[in-house]
Amino acid sequence: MTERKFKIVLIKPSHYDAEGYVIQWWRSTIPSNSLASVYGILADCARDKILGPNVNIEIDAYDECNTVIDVKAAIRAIRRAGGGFIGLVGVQSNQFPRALDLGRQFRAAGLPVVIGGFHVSGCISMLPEMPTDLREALDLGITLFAGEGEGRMADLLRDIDTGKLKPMYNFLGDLPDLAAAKLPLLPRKIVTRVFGHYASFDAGRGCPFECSFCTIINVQGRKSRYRTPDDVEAIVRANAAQGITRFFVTDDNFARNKNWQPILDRLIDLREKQGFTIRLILQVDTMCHRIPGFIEKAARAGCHTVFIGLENINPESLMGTKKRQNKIWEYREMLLAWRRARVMTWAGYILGFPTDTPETIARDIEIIKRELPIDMLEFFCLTPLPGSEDHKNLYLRAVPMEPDLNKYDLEHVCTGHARMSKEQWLQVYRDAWARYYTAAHVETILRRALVSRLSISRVISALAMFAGAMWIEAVHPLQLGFVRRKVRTQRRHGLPIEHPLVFYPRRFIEAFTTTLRWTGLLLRHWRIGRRIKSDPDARSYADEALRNPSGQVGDPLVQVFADKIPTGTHRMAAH
Ligand code: B12
Ligand code: SF4
Repeated sequence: MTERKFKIVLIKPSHYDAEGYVIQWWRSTIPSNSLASVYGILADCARDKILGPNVNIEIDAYDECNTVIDVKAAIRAIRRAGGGFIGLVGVQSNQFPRALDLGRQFRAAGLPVVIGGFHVSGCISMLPEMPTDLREALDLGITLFAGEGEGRMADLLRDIDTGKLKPMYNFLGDLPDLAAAKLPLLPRKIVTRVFGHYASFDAGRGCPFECSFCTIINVQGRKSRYRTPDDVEAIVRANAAQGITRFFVTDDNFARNKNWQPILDRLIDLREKQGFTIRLILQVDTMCHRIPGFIEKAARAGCHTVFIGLENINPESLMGTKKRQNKIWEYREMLLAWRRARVMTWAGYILGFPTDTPETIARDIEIIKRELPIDMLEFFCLTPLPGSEDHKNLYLRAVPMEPDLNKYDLEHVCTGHARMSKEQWLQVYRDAWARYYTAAHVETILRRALVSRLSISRVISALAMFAGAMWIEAVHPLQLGFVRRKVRTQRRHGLPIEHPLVFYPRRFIEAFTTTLRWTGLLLRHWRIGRRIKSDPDARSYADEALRNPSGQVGDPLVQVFADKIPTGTHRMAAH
C-alpha cells in the first residue's frame, strides 16, 4: 500500500480594526482554547490513523492573533500533500467577516473549508432561519459545523477524504460527555507565541444561570459537563513535558463546575507534593465565596488571577438581564476573600443596560473605585451577540441591529438604547476607561495591593496593559498583544490595498508614537509603584474598600441602590 498524506490547516481567525487591517501582534496575551480543543481532537485522529494505515494526517495550526497567515503557503501545503482541508476554528461573530475573507481565498483555490465556533452554533441554535452571513458562506461552498467537535471529527475527515463533505453539520442537539473527551493540547511552538507561555483548557462546559446577553447557555447548555481529575492531570503533565505550566482555565464559570473540588485537589497535589509550578487564571461568578473552601483551594492550586463577571452594580440592570445571581451587597465580601488568598481580581463591567445613562454610569464607576477592592476593571458595551436571548428577541421583533458582524466585539454599539444616543453610548464606553484608570486610582489600587501582599510588579504591568490597550492601541485588553503587526496586503475584502508610499510612512509614525506612549505610561506607573514602596505608611494603608462590609443599611454601596434591591433577598431586608 502506498503511503499518502492528508494535510489539515487550522486557523483561528482574528478580526479587523477600524481601517480594515487584521488585528494581530508579534505575541498575543491570551491563548486560544478553541484552537487547542480542535487540535487535540484531530491529533488523536492522526494517531489513530482514522483514514487508513497508509494515510498520514498532518496538522498545521495558527492563531491569527499572533501569526500572519500565509494563505498561498497553506494552499501549496495542501496541494503538495494531495489532499486535506482548511478548518476555521472557534469563529466568533466579530471574526466571521475575517473568516469569510480567508475562506473565500481557499475556496478560490478549490480547497475544502469548514467553519466552526460560536457564531455558527449560536445562530443555528437560536434563529428560525439561516442569517445572510451564514448563507454567504454556504454560497462560497464553505461547510458550516454547528455544535462541539468531540467524537465527530473522524467522520468529518472521512467525508472530506472521500469527497463527500456536506454543506452543513449540526450536532447542537447532542452535547458530548466531557468525561470521555479528547484533551485540548497544542505543541510548544504554538503556545510560546502567547506572552508568558500560557496554555489553556476547559475543565468543564455549560453554566446553570440564564443571563439574557449570554450565548454560552444556548450553545453549550445549562448543565455542567466536566472533565475528570485524571484528564486534567494528563493535560498538565503533557504541557509540563514541553515546559509549560501556566494555564488559562476557560470555563465560563469554574465555580459552577460540579467537579471543581476533585479537580482542584488534584492540582494541589501536583503542585504541593509533586513540584509542578502550576499557575492558573480562573473565571468565576460573584457568589463563589459562598462555596466552602473554593477560594482557598483555588489559591493553593496556583490561581493568581481571577476573572469575575461583575457586569453592573445596579440591581435593577442585573435583574433586567436575568443575572439574578449577582448580589451587589456581597461584592466586597467576595473581593476581599480573594485578596486574603492573595489573588489578583479582574472584573468585567457592562455599559448600556436599559436604565444606564451617562450620568449614572459616571456615578457608578466612582462608587466602584471608592467601595470595591477590584484590581483591573474592564468595560464592555452591552451587545446582542448572535446566539443570545437578547439577539433572538431583537431579531424576531425586527429591531434594527448593526449589520457589520466585525463590530460585535463588545467595543461597538450594535443596537439602540432608550436613554442614550449611539454617540453618547460610545463616548460613555471610551470615558469609562479614562475614568477608572486615572493616576490617582492607579495609586489607590497599588496601595491596596501592597497591604494585601499582592505582587506589586504584576499589578503594575496588568494595570498598564488595561489602561493602555484602549488609550494607545484602540483595542480592548482582551485583544491586546505585544507589538502590533499590520500587513499592507491583508485588508478587509472590498477595501483598497494602499500604496506602499502611503502605507509605510504612516505605519512608521504610528509605531513610533505608540512606543513613546507605552514607555510614558509604564514609567508613570513604575514611578507610582516606587513612591508607594518607599512610603513608610504604605503598609498600614486602609480605605473604605478594604473595610469589612456590613451589607446593611448605611453601607454606602447598598444605600445608593436601596430602592432597587428586591426585598426579602438580601441581608439588608432582614433589618
Ligand atoms: C476563552 C474565550 C476567549 C479567549 C480566547 C478565545 C478562544 N476562543 O479561545 C479571549 C479572552 C481572547 C476571548 C476574547 C473575546 N471573546 Co471570548 N470566549 C472565550 C470562552 C470563554 C471559551 C472559548 C472556548 O475555548 N470554548 C471551548 C471550545 C472548545 O468551544 P468552541 O470554541 O465552540 O469550539 C468547539 C466547537 O465550536 C467546534 N469547533 C470550533 N471550531 C471548529 C472548527 C472546525 C473545523 C470544526 C470541525 C469544529 C469546530 O469544536 C470545538 C470543540 O468542541 C467563550 C465561551 C465558551 N464557553 O466557549 C467566549 C466567547 C467565545 N467569547 C465571546 C466574545 C464575544 C469575545 C470577545 C469578542 C468579547 C470580549 N471582549 O470578551 C473577545 C474578543 C476576541 C477577539 N476578537 O480576539 C463570545 C462569542 C459570542 C459570539 N456570538 O461571537 C463567547 C461565546 C462568550 C460570550 N460572551 O457569549 N474569548
Ligand atoms: S453567569 Fe456567565 S456564563 Fe453563566 S449565563 Fe451568565 S454570562 Fe453566561
